[in-house]
Amino acid sequence: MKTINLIFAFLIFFVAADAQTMMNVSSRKTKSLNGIWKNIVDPYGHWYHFWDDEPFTGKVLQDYDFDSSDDIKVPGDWNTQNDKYYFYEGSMWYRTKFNYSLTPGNRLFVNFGAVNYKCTVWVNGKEIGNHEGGYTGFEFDITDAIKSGEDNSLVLKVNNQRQKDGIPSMSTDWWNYGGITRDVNLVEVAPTFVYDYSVQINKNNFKLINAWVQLKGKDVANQEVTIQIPELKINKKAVTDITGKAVFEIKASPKLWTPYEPKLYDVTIKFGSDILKDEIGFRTIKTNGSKILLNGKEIFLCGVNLHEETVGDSKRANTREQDSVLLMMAKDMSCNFVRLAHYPHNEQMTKMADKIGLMVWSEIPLYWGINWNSELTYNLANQQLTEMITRDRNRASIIIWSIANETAVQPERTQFLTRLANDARKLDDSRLISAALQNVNKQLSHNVYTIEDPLHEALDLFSFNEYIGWYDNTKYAADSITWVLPKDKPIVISEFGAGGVYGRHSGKDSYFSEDNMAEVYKHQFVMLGKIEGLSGTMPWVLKDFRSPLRKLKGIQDDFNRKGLYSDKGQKKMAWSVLKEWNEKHQ
Ligand code: GCB
Repeated sequence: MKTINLIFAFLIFFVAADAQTMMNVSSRKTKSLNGIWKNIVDPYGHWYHFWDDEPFTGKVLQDYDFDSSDDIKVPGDWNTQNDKYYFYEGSMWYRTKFNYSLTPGNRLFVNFGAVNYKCTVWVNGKEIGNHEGGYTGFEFDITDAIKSGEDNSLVLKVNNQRQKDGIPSMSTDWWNYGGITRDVNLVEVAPTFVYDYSVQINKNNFKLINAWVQLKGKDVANQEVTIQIPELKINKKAVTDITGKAVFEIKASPKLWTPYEPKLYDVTIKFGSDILKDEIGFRTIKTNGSKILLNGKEIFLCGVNLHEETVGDSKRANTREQDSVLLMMAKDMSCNFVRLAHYPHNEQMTKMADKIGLMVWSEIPLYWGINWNSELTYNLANQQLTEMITRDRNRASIIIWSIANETAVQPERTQFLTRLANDARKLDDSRLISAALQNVNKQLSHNVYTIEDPLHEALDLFSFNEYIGWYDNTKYAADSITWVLPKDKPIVISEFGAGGVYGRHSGKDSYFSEDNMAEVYKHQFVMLGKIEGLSGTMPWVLKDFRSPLRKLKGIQDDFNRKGLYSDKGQKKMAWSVLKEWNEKHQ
């Protein structure tokens, strides 16, 4: 079985996108392909000609009269654009046309912020590659496939069917929004260009900035690259080595970033005609025993979980405005931290968190029911981890990379995730590595709980989900429950909560009432307040969100109702209970 997987992994290697895209696309020379595209639904996913067995591919589709087909908005999920596609899981063909005059010698890429879940891409009938994973970006070099200055066709076949060996796998408690869900851009670069960079404070020395710039292209060695941070009077040059990397050590004393004073500096990276602009904050994050230290000082994570879903019409969020509404709702509850559940959110979200001052937990969707025995699945996990970390390594707000949520304890899973935690550390040793462990309701004696999970040895935090007063035990029991937990790591409660329908006031012992939900929070806080080494809490969840698992009519109606806000953004009673707890803890 393993050998077959390896062969597949090898084959995929040749056609799949790189597990990384160029840094900071929005600061480059781009042409947006967002807008109205043509689309055709294809439930069987292989749209055969009726006269032979040839699959109807993108090659044929360039000539097909798409113009008479339906319209679809890009970016956007298909489920909320047309009632017909509300539950649709399958294939959809997309086509747009573009005209682009490329400067001779330059290269042109097509960059996708995210497409859920699998896709294949054709330009002018030529297959240029494919990608798997619905929440991270990818790009292809299309220089040789386009006709400069003429009409070009860009066709995608997108498929959002859940996959047994996929990430996520067959079951998720959130909507499987299909389609091209984030921005699409053409990006023009010089034959040699700035591909990637990192600018960060040294984790042991607040007076030193470490940076590097990576060039890509024809002529990367021995080139001069400049980093400027005008406010710190920094204008520093370095020369690239044979691999195209220039390394910088810069003496400076920047004001450090905190969620309360989210200081960002304008940073410019220059190489030839490339001038990339970023806004970067400087901070360190570490642990010491049971404490989390931000810039060397103890900090308590007053957090909340959130899905990337809009307020009001509940669709996949993907604009600055939509992201800022969500993050401001967290801020209004006096949060200093958000867990971006359960997948990497779009790039604007973490940039916004940098700006408005919220620390971030960013996660890949290793969630319920993963096939731990598949090497293919491992490679996919590693790819998604790489895509998440490389896109956001310059974001001060991100302090935690999370490799999984609620995975049942078993040897294959612990091996898989330990290996992945080590890979994450190799990619970035400046942040904390975590996972939300599952509470298996293990009681040592009456009302004395513990979590037995060997995975915690590979992680920097001991963080776990628990639903006492909702799925487990009663809210009243919470008052007398105690936890036996490790003392050498910060304890973080990555989820707790209860369902409540906005406006339903049927009493504090009535299921799904706002009153009951608020009471669950109150009793939770009695219990959590007694946990030694508690360093953070993040209730589930910011707002009610769509989930196909939530079928109770008149109560859930396809929504998980554990939001502190309703799907329309109204505050539930538990809102003030959480705010009070947050205010006490910072
Ligand atoms: C969990 C999951 C989260 C669910 C939540 C719930 O433990 O991590 O994705 O939505 O419980 O509401 O049951």
